[in-house]
Amino acid sequence: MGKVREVKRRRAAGPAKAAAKGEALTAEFKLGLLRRMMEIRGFEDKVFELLGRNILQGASHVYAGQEAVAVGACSAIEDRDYATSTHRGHGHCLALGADLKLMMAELCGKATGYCKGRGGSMHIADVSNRNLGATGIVGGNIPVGTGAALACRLQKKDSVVLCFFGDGAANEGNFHESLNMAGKWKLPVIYICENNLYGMSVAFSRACAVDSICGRAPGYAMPGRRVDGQRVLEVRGAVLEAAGRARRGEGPTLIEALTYRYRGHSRSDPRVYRTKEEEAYWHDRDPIKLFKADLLAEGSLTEESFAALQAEVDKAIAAAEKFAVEESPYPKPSELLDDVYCGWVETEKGLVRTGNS
Ligand SMILES: Cc1ncc(C[n+]2csc(CCOP(=O)(O)OP(=O)(O)O)c2C)c(N)n1
Ligand SMILES: [Mg+2]
Repeated sequence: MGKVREVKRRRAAGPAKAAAKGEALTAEFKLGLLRRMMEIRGFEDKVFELLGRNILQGASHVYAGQEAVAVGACSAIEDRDYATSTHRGHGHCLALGADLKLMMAELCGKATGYCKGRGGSMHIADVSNRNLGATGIVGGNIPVGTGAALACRLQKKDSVVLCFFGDGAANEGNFHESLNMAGKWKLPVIYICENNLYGMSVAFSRACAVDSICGRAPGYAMPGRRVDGQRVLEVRGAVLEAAGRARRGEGPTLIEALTYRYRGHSRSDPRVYRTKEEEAYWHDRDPIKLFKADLLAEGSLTEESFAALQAEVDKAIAAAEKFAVEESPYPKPSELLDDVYCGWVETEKGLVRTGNS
Protein backbone atom coordinates (compact mmCIF):
# COMPACT_ATOMS: atom_id res chain seq x y z
CA MET A 1 0.00 0.00 0.00
CA GLY A 2 1.57 3.21 -1.03
CA LYS A 3 1.65 6.45 0.80
CA VAL A 4 -1.52 8.46 0.73
CA ARG A 5 -1.21 12.17 0.36
CA GLU A 6 -3.76 14.87 0.17
CA VAL A 7 -3.89 16.73 -3.07
CA LYS A 8 -3.48 20.44 -2.61
CA ARG A 9 -5.89 22.34 -4.77
CA ARG A 10 -4.03 24.70 -7.00
CA ARG A 11 -6.02 27.86 -7.09
CA ALA A 12 -6.89 28.83 -10.59
CA ALA A 13 -4.62 31.55 -11.82
CA GLY A 14 -7.33 32.33 -14.32
CA PRO A 15 -10.56 34.22 -13.87
CA ALA A 16 -11.93 34.26 -10.36
CA LYS A 17 -15.11 32.29 -10.03
CA ALA A 18 -16.72 35.21 -8.24
CA ALA A 19 -19.53 36.04 -10.56
CA ALA A 20 -22.57 33.85 -10.04
CA LYS A 21 -25.36 33.37 -12.52
CA GLY A 22 -27.46 36.45 -13.01
CA GLU A 23 -24.94 38.71 -11.28
CA ALA A 24 -23.46 41.50 -13.36
CA LEU A 25 -19.89 40.67 -14.22
CA THR A 26 -17.28 42.95 -12.74
CA ALA A 27 -14.63 44.57 -14.91
CA GLU A 28 -12.04 42.62 -12.93
CA PHE A 29 -13.73 39.33 -13.78
CA LYS A 30 -13.91 40.18 -17.47
CA LEU A 31 -10.29 41.25 -17.52
CA GLY A 32 -9.49 37.86 -15.96
CA LEU A 33 -11.19 36.17 -18.92
CA LEU A 34 -9.25 38.33 -21.37
CA ARG A 35 -5.96 37.59 -19.62
CA ARG A 36 -6.58 33.84 -19.67
CA MET A 37 -7.34 33.92 -23.41
CA MET A 38 -4.17 35.91 -23.98
CA GLU A 39 -2.15 33.46 -21.90
CA ILE A 40 -3.46 30.53 -23.91
CA ARG A 41 -2.63 32.33 -27.17
CA GLY A 42 0.86 33.20 -25.94
CA PHE A 43 1.40 29.66 -24.70
CA GLU A 44 0.29 28.12 -27.98
CA ASP A 45 2.35 30.50 -30.09
CA LYS A 46 5.37 29.55 -27.97
CA VAL A 47 4.58 25.84 -28.36
CA PHE A 48 4.47 26.29 -32.14
CA GLU A 49 7.80 28.09 -32.08
CA LEU A 50 9.44 25.42 -29.88
CA LEU A 51 8.12 22.70 -32.18
CA GLY A 52 9.70 24.48 -35.14
CA ARG A 53 13.03 24.65 -33.32
CA ASN A 54 12.80 20.95 -32.39
CA ILE A 55 13.07 21.84 -28.74
CA LEU A 56 9.64 20.40 -28.26
CA GLN A 57 9.34 16.91 -29.74
CA GLY A 58 6.40 14.84 -30.90
CA ALA A 59 2.93 15.93 -31.88
CA SER A 60 1.18 18.94 -30.39
CA HIS A 61 -2.19 20.16 -31.58
CA VAL A 62 -2.29 23.88 -31.12
CA TYR A 63 -5.47 25.52 -29.75
CA ALA A 64 -4.82 29.11 -30.97
CA GLY A 65 -8.04 30.65 -32.30
CA GLN A 66 -10.38 28.63 -30.07
CA GLU A 67 -9.60 30.32 -26.74
CA ALA A 68 -13.07 31.74 -26.14
CA VAL A 69 -14.57 28.25 -25.98
CA ALA A 70 -12.31 26.91 -23.23
CA VAL A 71 -12.22 30.12 -21.23
CA GLY A 72 -15.94 30.86 -21.53
CA ALA A 73 -16.95 27.31 -20.64
CA CYS A 74 -14.52 26.83 -17.75
CA SER A 75 -15.45 30.20 -16.26
CA ALA A 76 -19.00 28.91 -15.89
CA ILE A 77 -18.25 25.91 -13.72
CA GLU A 78 -17.47 25.64 -10.02
CA ASP A 79 -14.73 24.11 -7.91
CA ARG A 80 -16.80 20.97 -7.38
CA ASP A 81 -17.15 20.30 -11.12
CA TYR A 82 -14.94 18.35 -13.53
CA ALA A 83 -13.81 18.41 -17.15
CA THR A 84 -12.41 16.00 -19.72
CA SER A 85 -10.31 17.09 -22.66
CA THR A 86 -8.96 16.10 -26.07
CA HIS A 87 -5.85 15.88 -28.25
CA ARG A 88 -6.21 19.68 -28.70
CA GLY A 89 -6.39 20.22 -24.97
CA HIS A 90 -3.79 22.76 -23.81
CA GLY A 91 -6.42 25.52 -23.80
CA HIS A 92 -8.78 23.44 -21.66
CA CYS A 93 -6.03 22.72 -19.10
CA LEU A 94 -5.05 26.38 -18.84
CA ALA A 95 -8.65 27.59 -18.70
CA LEU A 96 -9.23 25.21 -15.79
CA GLY A 97 -6.39 26.91 -13.94
CA ALA A 98 -3.26 24.98 -14.89
CA ASP A 99 0.07 26.64 -14.22
CA LEU A 100 1.90 27.84 -17.35
CA LYS A 101 5.27 26.57 -16.12
CA LEU A 102 4.07 23.08 -15.22
CA MET A 103 2.18 22.85 -18.51
CA MET A 104 5.21 23.84 -20.56
CA ALA A 105 7.43 21.45 -18.59
CA GLU A 106 5.00 18.61 -19.30
CA LEU A 107 5.03 19.34 -23.01
CA CYS A 108 8.82 19.31 -22.94
CA GLY A 109 8.79 15.89 -21.23
CA LYS A 110 10.38 17.25 -18.07
CA ALA A 111 10.17 15.75 -14.57
CA THR A 112 8.63 18.97 -13.24
CA GLY A 113 5.59 18.74 -15.53
CA TYR A 114 2.04 17.89 -14.52
CA CYS A 115 2.51 14.20 -15.25
CA LYS A 116 6.27 14.22 -14.61
CA GLY A 117 6.83 14.33 -18.35
CA ARG A 118 4.98 11.05 -18.99
CA GLY A 119 1.87 12.58 -20.52
CA GLY A 120 3.21 15.18 -22.91
CA SER A 121 0.91 17.27 -25.05
CA MET A 122 -2.01 14.88 -25.44
CA HIS A 123 -2.29 13.21 -22.06
CA ILE A 124 -2.20 15.94 -19.48
CA ALA A 125 -4.30 15.33 -16.40
CA ASP A 126 -4.44 17.82 -13.55
CA VAL A 127 -6.83 16.43 -10.99
CA SER A 128 -6.14 19.22 -8.51
CA ASN A 129 -7.75 21.57 -11.03
CA ARG A 130 -10.64 19.18 -11.76
CA ASN A 131 -9.16 18.16 -15.09
CA LEU A 132 -9.71 14.41 -15.40
CA GLY A 133 -7.45 14.26 -18.40
CA ALA A 134 -6.97 14.62 -22.11
CA THR A 135 -6.72 11.77 -24.60
CA GLY A 136 -5.19 11.23 -28.02
CA ILE A 137 -8.09 8.99 -29.01
CA VAL A 138 -10.60 11.10 -30.89
CA GLY A 139 -13.86 10.92 -28.95
CA GLY A 140 -12.17 8.84 -26.26
CA ASN A 141 -13.00 11.27 -23.49
CA ILE A 142 -16.74 11.35 -24.26
CA PRO A 143 -17.50 8.09 -22.42
CA VAL A 144 -15.06 9.11 -19.68
CA GLY A 145 -16.90 12.40 -19.12
CA THR A 146 -20.22 10.57 -19.24
CA GLY A 147 -18.95 8.04 -16.71
CA ALA A 148 -17.73 10.81 -14.43
CA ALA A 149 -21.20 12.35 -14.58
CA LEU A 150 -22.70 8.97 -13.67
CA ALA A 151 -20.27 8.78 -10.72
CA CYS A 152 -21.37 12.24 -9.56
CA ARG A 153 -24.98 11.11 -9.74
CA LEU A 154 -24.32 7.88 -7.81
CA GLN A 155 -22.35 9.78 -5.17
CA LYS A 156 -25.21 12.28 -4.91
CA LYS A 157 -22.85 15.15 -5.67
CA ASP A 158 -24.03 18.48 -6.93
CA SER A 159 -21.33 18.47 -9.62
CA VAL A 160 -21.39 18.72 -13.39
CA VAL A 161 -18.90 17.49 -15.96
CA LEU A 162 -17.74 19.50 -18.96
CA CYS A 163 -16.88 17.25 -21.86
CA PHE A 164 -14.98 18.89 -24.74
CA PHE A 165 -14.59 17.31 -28.17
CA GLY A 166 -14.30 18.26 -31.83
CA ASP A 167 -16.59 18.05 -34.86
CA GLY A 168 -14.69 14.97 -36.04
CA ALA A 169 -15.36 13.20 -32.75
CA ALA A 170 -19.08 13.83 -33.15
CA ASN A 171 -19.10 11.25 -35.95
CA GLU A 172 -17.56 8.56 -33.74
CA GLY A 173 -19.66 5.77 -32.21
CA ASN A 174 -18.57 6.87 -28.74
CA PHE A 175 -20.41 10.15 -29.15
CA HIS A 176 -23.73 8.52 -30.02
CA GLU A 177 -23.54 5.80 -27.38
CA SER A 178 -22.58 8.24 -24.65
CA LEU A 179 -25.21 10.84 -25.47
CA ASN A 180 -27.89 8.18 -25.62
CA MET A 181 -26.93 6.94 -22.16
CA ALA A 182 -26.64 10.44 -20.70
CA GLY A 183 -30.00 11.44 -22.18
CA LYS A 184 -31.72 8.32 -20.88
CA TRP A 185 -30.28 8.69 -17.38
CA LYS A 186 -30.37 12.49 -17.31
CA LEU A 187 -26.73 12.70 -16.32
CA PRO A 188 -25.17 16.02 -15.26
CA VAL A 189 -22.87 16.39 -18.24
CA ILE A 190 -22.37 19.29 -20.63
CA TYR A 191 -21.14 18.20 -24.05
CA ILE A 192 -19.21 20.96 -25.79
CA CYS A 193 -18.45 20.30 -29.40
CA GLU A 194 -15.81 22.70 -30.72
CA ASN A 195 -16.78 22.75 -34.36
CA ASN A 196 -13.65 24.24 -35.94
CA LEU A 197 -14.88 23.16 -39.38
CA TYR A 198 -12.21 20.50 -39.94
CA GLY A 199 -11.17 17.09 -38.69
CA MET A 200 -7.56 17.02 -39.87
CA SER A 201 -7.91 18.02 -43.57
CA VAL A 202 -11.53 16.93 -43.95
CA ALA A 203 -14.12 19.71 -43.94
CA PHE A 204 -17.06 19.25 -41.59
CA SER A 205 -19.42 19.72 -44.54
CA ARG A 206 -17.84 16.72 -46.29
CA ALA A 207 -17.79 14.47 -43.24
CA CYS A 208 -21.09 15.03 -41.52
CA ALA A 209 -24.48 13.85 -42.83
CA VAL A 210 -26.25 16.81 -41.24
CA ASP A 211 -25.28 20.46 -41.16
CA SER A 212 -25.37 20.93 -37.43
CA ILE A 213 -24.08 18.80 -34.59
CA CYS A 214 -26.36 20.36 -31.99
CA GLY A 215 -29.26 19.35 -34.25
CA ARG A 216 -28.61 15.77 -33.15
CA ALA A 217 -29.49 16.60 -29.53
CA PRO A 218 -33.26 15.86 -29.70
CA GLY A 219 -32.41 12.32 -30.80
CA TYR A 220 -30.86 11.88 -27.38
CA ALA A 221 -33.53 13.71 -25.39
CA MET A 222 -31.49 16.76 -24.58
CA PRO A 223 -31.44 20.38 -25.69
CA GLY A 224 -28.93 21.39 -28.34
CA ARG A 225 -27.64 24.89 -28.85
CA ARG A 226 -25.22 26.44 -31.29
CA VAL A 227 -23.14 29.36 -30.04
CA ASP A 228 -20.59 31.73 -31.48
CA GLY A 229 -17.40 30.15 -30.21
CA GLN A 230 -15.48 33.38 -30.81
CA ARG A 231 -17.51 35.19 -28.15
CA VAL A 232 -16.35 34.26 -24.67
CA LEU A 233 -19.42 35.56 -22.83
CA GLU A 234 -21.79 33.79 -25.22
CA VAL A 235 -20.08 30.48 -24.52
CA ARG A 236 -20.10 31.21 -20.79
CA GLY A 237 -23.84 32.02 -20.86
CA ALA A 238 -24.71 28.78 -22.65
CA VAL A 239 -22.63 26.69 -20.23
CA LEU A 240 -24.09 28.45 -17.18
CA GLU A 241 -27.56 27.61 -18.42
CA ALA A 242 -26.59 24.00 -19.13
CA ALA A 243 -24.95 23.67 -15.70
CA GLY A 244 -28.13 24.95 -14.04
CA ARG A 245 -30.17 22.32 -15.86
CA ALA A 246 -27.72 19.59 -14.94
CA ARG A 247 -27.68 20.57 -11.26
CA ARG A 248 -31.48 20.61 -11.13
CA GLY A 249 -31.47 17.00 -12.33
CA GLU A 250 -32.79 17.91 -15.78
CA GLY A 251 -29.95 16.17 -17.59
CA PRO A 252 -27.35 16.87 -20.23
CA THR A 253 -27.02 19.58 -22.88
CA LEU A 254 -25.18 19.53 -26.20
CA ILE A 255 -23.51 22.83 -27.07
CA GLU A 256 -21.92 23.32 -30.47
CA ALA A 257 -19.45 26.21 -30.50
CA LEU A 258 -18.47 27.42 -33.96
CA THR A 259 -14.80 28.28 -33.98
CA TYR A 260 -11.58 27.96 -35.99
CA ARG A 261 -8.05 26.73 -35.39
CA TYR A 262 -5.44 29.10 -36.76
CA ARG A 263 -2.65 26.59 -37.24
CA GLY A 264 -2.68 23.39 -39.21
CA HIS A 265 -3.99 20.24 -37.60
CA SER A 266 -0.48 19.58 -36.35
CA ARG A 267 2.94 20.96 -37.15
CA SER A 268 3.35 19.15 -40.49
CA ASP A 269 0.04 20.33 -41.94
CA PRO A 270 0.45 23.00 -44.69
CA ARG A 271 -3.29 23.81 -44.65
CA VAL A 272 -3.72 23.38 -48.43
CA TYR A 273 -7.35 22.37 -47.93
CA ARG A 274 -8.48 25.85 -46.91
CA THR A 275 -8.34 29.25 -48.53
CA LYS A 276 -6.53 32.41 -47.46
CA GLU A 277 -9.90 34.22 -47.57
CA GLU A 278 -11.43 31.77 -45.12
CA GLU A 279 -8.48 32.14 -42.76
CA ALA A 280 -8.65 35.94 -43.02
CA TYR A 281 -12.37 35.86 -42.18
CA TRP A 282 -11.72 33.98 -38.97
CA HIS A 283 -8.72 36.12 -38.01
CA ASP A 284 -11.06 39.11 -38.29
CA ARG A 285 -13.30 37.35 -35.79
CA ASP A 286 -10.45 36.64 -33.42
CA PRO A 287 -11.85 35.95 -29.93
CA ILE A 288 -9.29 38.14 -28.18
CA LYS A 289 -9.78 40.97 -30.64
CA LEU A 290 -13.58 40.82 -30.28
CA PHE A 291 -13.51 40.78 -26.47
CA LYS A 292 -10.86 43.48 -26.32
CA ALA A 293 -13.12 45.71 -28.47
CA ASP A 294 -16.07 45.07 -26.13
CA LEU A 295 -14.01 45.96 -23.07
CA LEU A 296 -12.62 49.10 -24.73
CA ALA A 297 -16.14 50.17 -25.69
CA GLU A 298 -17.50 49.75 -22.16
CA GLY A 299 -14.48 51.45 -20.59
CA SER A 300 -13.10 48.44 -18.69
CA LEU A 301 -9.92 48.59 -20.75
CA THR A 302 -7.74 51.18 -22.45
CA GLU A 303 -5.08 50.66 -25.14
CA GLU A 304 -2.48 51.39 -22.43
CA SER A 305 -3.86 48.86 -19.96
CA PHE A 306 -4.12 46.30 -22.76
CA ALA A 307 -0.46 46.85 -23.65
CA ALA A 308 0.49 46.45 -19.98
CA LEU A 309 -1.52 43.22 -19.79
CA GLN A 310 0.16 41.92 -22.95
CA ALA A 311 3.58 42.69 -21.44
CA GLU A 312 2.67 40.73 -18.28
CA VAL A 313 1.48 37.78 -20.34
CA ASP A 314 4.64 37.82 -22.48
CA LYS A 315 6.71 37.80 -19.31
CA ALA A 316 4.79 34.84 -17.89
CA ILE A 317 5.25 32.87 -21.12
CA ALA A 318 8.98 33.63 -21.19
CA ALA A 319 9.24 32.46 -17.57
CA ALA A 320 7.39 29.24 -18.44
CA GLU A 321 9.77 28.60 -21.34
CA LYS A 322 12.83 29.24 -19.16
CA PHE A 323 11.52 26.96 -16.41
CA ALA A 324 10.66 24.14 -18.81
CA VAL A 325 13.52 24.31 -21.28
CA GLU A 326 16.47 25.51 -19.19
CA GLU A 327 15.76 24.84 -15.52
CA SER A 328 13.88 21.54 -15.46
CA PRO A 329 15.51 18.09 -15.63
CA TYR A 330 14.29 15.13 -17.67
CA PRO A 331 12.91 12.22 -15.61
CA LYS A 332 15.54 9.70 -14.55
CA PRO A 333 15.53 6.49 -16.62
CA SER A 334 15.45 4.53 -13.35
CA GLU A 335 12.03 6.12 -12.63
CA LEU A 336 10.55 5.11 -15.96
CA LEU A 337 7.93 2.78 -14.47
CA ASP A 338 6.99 5.04 -11.57
CA ASP A 339 3.36 6.11 -11.57
CA VAL A 340 2.38 3.57 -14.19
CA TYR A 341 -0.32 2.40 -11.81
CA CYS A 342 -1.94 4.95 -9.59
CA GLY A 343 -5.40 5.97 -8.55
CA TRP A 344 -7.27 8.88 -7.11
CA VAL A 345 -9.97 8.33 -4.54
CA GLU A 346 -12.35 10.62 -2.80
CA THR A 347 -12.10 10.57 1.00
CA GLU A 348 -13.38 12.80 3.79
CA LYS A 349 -10.21 14.80 3.33
CA GLY A 350 -10.91 15.35 -0.34
CA LEU A 351 -9.16 13.83 -3.32
CA VAL A 352 -6.21 11.66 -2.38
CA ARG A 353 -3.79 9.76 -4.46
CA THR A 354 -3.30 6.09 -3.66
CA GLY A 355 -0.68 3.59 -4.58
CA ASN A 356 2.85 4.37 -5.29
CA SER A 357 4.31 4.17 -8.25
C1 LIG B 1 -10.21 7.13 -32.81
C2 LIG B 1 -9.22 7.99 -33.58
N1 LIG B 1 -9.35 8.08 -34.91
C3 LIG B 1 -8.47 8.84 -35.62
C4 LIG B 1 -7.46 9.53 -34.98
C5 LIG B 1 -6.50 10.42 -35.77
N2 LIG B 1 -6.90 11.81 -35.53
C6 LIG B 1 -6.28 12.58 -34.61
S1 LIG B 1 -6.97 14.09 -34.47
C7 LIG B 1 -8.07 13.78 -35.68
C8 LIG B 1 -9.08 14.82 -36.12
C9 LIG B 1 -10.07 15.12 -35.07
O1 LIG B 1 -10.91 16.14 -35.51
P1 LIG B 1 -11.84 16.92 -34.50
O2 LIG B 1 -12.54 15.95 -33.62
O3 LIG B 1 -12.69 17.81 -35.31
O4 LIG B 1 -10.84 17.75 -33.60
P2 LIG B 1 -9.85 18.93 -34.04
O5 LIG B 1 -8.55 18.29 -34.41
O6 LIG B 1 -10.45 19.65 -35.16
O7 LIG B 1 -9.70 19.77 -32.82
C10 LIG B 1 -7.93 12.48 -36.17
C11 LIG B 1 -8.75 11.88 -37.24
C12 LIG B 1 -7.36 9.38 -33.58
N3 LIG B 1 -6.41 9.99 -32.89
N4 LIG B 1 -8.26 8.62 -32.89
MG1 LIG C 1 -12.42 19.80 -35.82
